[in-house]
Amino acid sequence: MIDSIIDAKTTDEADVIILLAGYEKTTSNRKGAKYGPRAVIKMLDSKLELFDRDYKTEPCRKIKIGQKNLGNISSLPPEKALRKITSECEKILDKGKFVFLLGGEHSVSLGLLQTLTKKVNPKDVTILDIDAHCDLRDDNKDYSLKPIRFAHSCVMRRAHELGYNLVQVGIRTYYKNEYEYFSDPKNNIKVFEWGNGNTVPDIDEILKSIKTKYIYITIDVDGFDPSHMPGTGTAVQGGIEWWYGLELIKRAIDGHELVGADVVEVAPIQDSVLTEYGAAQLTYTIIAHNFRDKLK
Ligand SMILES: [Mn+2]
Repeated sequence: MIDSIIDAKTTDEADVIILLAGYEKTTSNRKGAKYGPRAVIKMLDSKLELFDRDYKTEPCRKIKIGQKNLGNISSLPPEKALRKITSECEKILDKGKFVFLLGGEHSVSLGLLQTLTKKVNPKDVTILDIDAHCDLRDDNKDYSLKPIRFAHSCVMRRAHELGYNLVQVGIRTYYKNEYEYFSDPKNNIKVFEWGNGNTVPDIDEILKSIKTKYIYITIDVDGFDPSHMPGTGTAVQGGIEWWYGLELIKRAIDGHELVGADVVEVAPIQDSVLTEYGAAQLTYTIIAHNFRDKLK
């Protein structure tokens, strides 16, 4: 039998369930995010090394990882798709398991974030959001003739309204209303921009801005530089360098309690598996670090 990182057969025997939410309805440039989760799972299943260089062991032998696929939910309106995600997340969380969500467009994160509010007060949680975009629109009326408030460009606004604290990293493009929203001191949002004065923020400075005990990590793969993660719908030049991103993520987990995580907006491209491979590596690294006590 071929070794696989994903080998828990049931939710009961798993420590982590990777939930595949290949939802795509509101993406605004290149399409394909609905194919992301399956492509990432394929990498986890048979392409990624099981061995972790940090822990000098094979984390998947000690951490049981399972998967659950929500299937084709892209025909549903956003509110209905979110309900599908929340109801599945609830079942997994009720069994005391960690949910790792794979998108799909970024709006799927809201499903897990909504569900987590039943387990932990969002005011005690900081979302560490790695993204090129703020996703702080109130709705998408500036680019869509049928405006909705659950588009992928609105997801962090909705999460912030739930009460979560927000630290955004890698930001390099935004709409006027988003700028006004995150600049308003009463909203208490910390934005670390890339390409602003040609310097990259110090990781310590980012970590210092996380004031809560708990964190949630959401990674829109377009937060990374497109040279590392080219297969995504709304790529923007000049993003986060690969090793910088990994160090930030690992140190954030080391210093806080992780309540949930997701990797979204993988839209595979022809003749390159770089994006899904990177997304699989991010997924495995986050899981290993979160369950590091099992690896000693
Ligand atoms: Mn983005």
